[in-house]
Amino acid sequence: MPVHNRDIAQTFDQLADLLEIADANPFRVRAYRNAARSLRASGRNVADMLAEGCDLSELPDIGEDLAAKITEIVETGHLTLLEEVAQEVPRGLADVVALPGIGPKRARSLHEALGITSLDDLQRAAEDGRIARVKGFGAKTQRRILDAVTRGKTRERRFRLDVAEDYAAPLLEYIRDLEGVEKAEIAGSYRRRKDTVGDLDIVAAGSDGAKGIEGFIAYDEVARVVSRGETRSTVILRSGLQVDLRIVAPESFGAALHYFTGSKAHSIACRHRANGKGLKMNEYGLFRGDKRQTANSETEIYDALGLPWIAPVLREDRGEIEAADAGALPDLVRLEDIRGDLHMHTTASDGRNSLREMAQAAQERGYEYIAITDHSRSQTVAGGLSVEDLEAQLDDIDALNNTLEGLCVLKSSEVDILKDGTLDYPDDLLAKLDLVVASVHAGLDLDEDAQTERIIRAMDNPHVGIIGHPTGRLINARPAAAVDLERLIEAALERGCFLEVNASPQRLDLDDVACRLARDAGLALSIGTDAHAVSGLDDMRFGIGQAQRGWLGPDDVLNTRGLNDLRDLLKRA
Ligand code: DGT
Ligand code: CA
Ligand code: CA
Ligand code: ZN
Repeated sequence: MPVHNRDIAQTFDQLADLLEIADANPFRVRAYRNAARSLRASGRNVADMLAEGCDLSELPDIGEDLAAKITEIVETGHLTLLEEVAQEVPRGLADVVALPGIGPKRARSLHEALGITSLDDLQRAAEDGRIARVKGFGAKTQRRILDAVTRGKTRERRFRLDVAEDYAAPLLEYIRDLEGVEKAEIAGSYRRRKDTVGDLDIVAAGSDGAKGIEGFIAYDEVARVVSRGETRSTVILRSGLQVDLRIVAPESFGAALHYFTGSKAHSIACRHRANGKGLKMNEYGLFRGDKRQTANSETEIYDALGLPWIAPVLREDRGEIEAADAGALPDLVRLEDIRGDLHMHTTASDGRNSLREMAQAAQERGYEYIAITDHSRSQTVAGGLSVEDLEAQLDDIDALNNTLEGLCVLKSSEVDILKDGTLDYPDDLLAKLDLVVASVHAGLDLDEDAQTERIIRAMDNPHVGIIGHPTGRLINARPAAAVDLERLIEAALERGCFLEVNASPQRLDLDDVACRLARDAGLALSIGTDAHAVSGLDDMRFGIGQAQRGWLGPDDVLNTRGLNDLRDLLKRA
């Protein structure tokens, strides 16, 4: 069985979780998390590297010890240390940790205070009101926990978009090469660039469906064939990801692609519109009576509906059909419109590439500017910079800018918003920066009023330009903090500052719905990758996906501006 970087990364993350519950040294925990991130970001498959006899410790964040552990996982399929640590930590506690809103620290407190070792224990304790009495918890948290347990028990597993991409891209190539298949596209929520996908829906066109299906189920990564027909099949990959494949005749491809791209709500609205024009529409095509209209492509489908082609990212029945009808579809922001990236880390804090390497990578991507936003001093575990460290970095940036052609490195920092809404550095230091990105990293469990006011208080500081990852959510791991986004948007507009669309596929924060709120209110957003390595700069596309889903055009995005316009916009009265 081939071992993916992702699988190894997941093992390290599990280990880090367990070590954290066991109250291990935070730097040790961090080492495994960094290794996991490094593996996910690496363009090279470590199993292949090992097979070629490469030295893994040359990879960022992988020392000899970690290299040995990776080798063990690749060779044996498991990690002894994980099994040992798992012995010491009650098994069910890992499920508790995985619950959104809990995490290792809280799981440990609950274990110590109430002897909780499983989700069932947790649920009972919440129902009996015992959690509210544990120090640091309270009634509101207890309610949230109960909610998460009950939801967690019923919720189906969704895959983050970037995780799905890792499995989808090679599979699509494989399908396109199959005998009996002429072309294939991934449809469904994946094509609509949703932040997570329930399953993959692949639509293929070909003359011999049965042959195509036969090839499909023979794919190396298929763990289980759920169903298999002449023209369609559902399988589960080893990763647990479900894939539906349909193979249609080439003349039905447009109709099938449209149908399976969805969303269901958009499709239904389209069908209504078709009916109004005396047409019938299904996954095989468009029909007037029994006569099929051509539907090789989606354009022909929309044409028959009297509409321009609607981009998949908009197909949620959130007004796109009405807009298309009125000739008022938004002109969506594209990756090519982006002229710089205003959120990234370097080796000075918890990044894996140096200032210079990040700058070079930005030049390679054709950017005009980047902002270096390492962590501020209270983020000790993430290598937050002391006042002196940051001042030294500012000098480094001056020196670097003198040597760079066509790229301006902006002096910046991702400054922690402290509990009371003040910032983690003194004002005279903030005044030396070109941009302050202010973010909440701790105290995400405040109630909505307190959290909202805390962030607005941070915006009151005239040095603040952008609020980073405004809700703090981590997809599939931590829910959004309670914040009143409408108030934040209004406060940002009043003060002349901005909110971020954090493009990291683990965050996507603001999300599509919030993007739409900001757009409707007239607030521009910054799409920033929060890159912790050169490769993270490519996450920009995920942020663009959310922005497009939120109807953002180039003018609705701060970092489509040229440097001078950007500087003007960041200046606050
Ligand atoms: P997911 O997989 O939960 O992330 O979301 P989708 O949108 O990929 O949904 P999925 O996989 O259940 O179905 C794929 C597409 O197939 C969906 O977007 C629209 C289409 N579809 C599925 N079921 C129906 C249905 O009952 N009626 C209509 N009109 N379309 C459907
Ligand atoms: Ca799907
Ligand atoms: Ca599906
Ligand atoms: Zn952050």
